[in-house]
Formats: sequence, C-alpha cells, structure tokens
Amino acid sequence: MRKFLVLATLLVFSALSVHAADVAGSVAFLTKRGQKPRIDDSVIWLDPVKASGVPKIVPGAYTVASRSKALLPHIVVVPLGSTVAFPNEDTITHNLFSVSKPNDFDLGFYKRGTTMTKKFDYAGIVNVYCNVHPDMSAVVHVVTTPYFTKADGQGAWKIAGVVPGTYRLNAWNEIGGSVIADIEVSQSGVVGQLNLTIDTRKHKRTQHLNKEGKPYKTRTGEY
Ligand SMILES: [Cu+2]
Repeated sequence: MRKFLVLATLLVFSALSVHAADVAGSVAFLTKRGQKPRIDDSVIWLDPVKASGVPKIVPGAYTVASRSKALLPHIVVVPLGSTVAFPNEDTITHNLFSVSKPNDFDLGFYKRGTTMTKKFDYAGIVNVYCNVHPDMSAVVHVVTTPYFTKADGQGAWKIAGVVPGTYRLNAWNEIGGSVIADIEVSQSGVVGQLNLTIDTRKHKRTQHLNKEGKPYKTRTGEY
C-alpha cells in the first residue's frame, strides 16, 4: 500500500512537471526618427486565460535605488503584494511619489542612507517620480501572474516552466504601450505569436507634473 502511494505521488508529480514548457520569444520595435526605446526595459508577462495548476503568485522584496539623481532600475516588474524598497544612495534628499491610483503614495523627503518602502496591493503601472528632480522616473509594473520577465538587450525573453493552458501574452514598453497575443501552451509545444512588435511611433514625450499636479519650477536638466 505504501509503495503504491509513493508511486502514485511520483506519477502525479511527474505529470505536473513534465508537461510544463518554456515559453520564449522576442520583442521588436517600430520606431520613428529620434526614438530609442530601452529594449531591455520591456516587460513580458503571461496572463492565464484557461489553465489549471498555475502556481500561486509569491510577493517578493524589490529595490529601486536613488543614485546620481536617477532611479535604478528604471523599470521593475513585481508580483501583486510585493514590497519595493527605495533607498536613497545620494548625498541630497529626494521626495519620491506616485499619483498612479490606486497605488499612489508620497514618501516625503528623506536623506542619504535611509530607505523608504512601499507595498503594492493593486495591479497596474505605477509611475514613480521625485518631487524635486523632474528627470528622475521609474515604473513599478505590478502583475497578477507568476509568469513574467523582462527582455534582454536584443529583445529576447524566456519564461520557464509554464503549465499547459491558454494565456494572453503581453509585451509592454514605456514608450509604446502593450501588445498582446493569445498563445496555447501544451505538452507538444507552444502555439501562437511569440515574436511581438511594439509600435512606438505615436508616442509623444511629455513632462510629467509634480505631486501637486503643477509644473516643476526647475526645468528638465536644471537642478
Ligand atoms: Cu530627487
């Protein structure tokens, strides 16, 4: 009986793991003159449409540092419920904030060597800015799936161990919005459009406002 149970357990485990597939593809850009999308800041994720056995999302701890008046990394993708630490590694004070509801926040002024944290309880794109320095910006991209990644410098990406099912593949870039494709993951492979092109030609550069919704007193590039 015991032997049988062990065998049955092994069979169930192998049934779950053997059929999971690696999903890989690429992201390319359709640009107009002067546009230089940051290819490796493209976010790729799979939203399950019809799939069983998708692992629960596990919130994590992430870091976006203020360093040399920049937020690094510029784009971070996190599962729902994750916490992002925002250490200030500069000698000057910063005031990070977001008006992206319902994930909006205001960390107030804080000095070198101190860290403020924020937990992200809602899905979506969270634009993070500094109320002092208009050039500082970051995006916290909150997803509700365990299957997410960023593209590499060539636009290639891979998400490992995806259980069979139907998924909506999303590719997003800050200056092009998102492109989607429905894909099918099965034990015999992945079917669907895995190489996506993001059209950035309609994107216009705009200067965001400060936390009060007013223009910055310092112009971009001035401090
Ligand atoms: Cu600042």
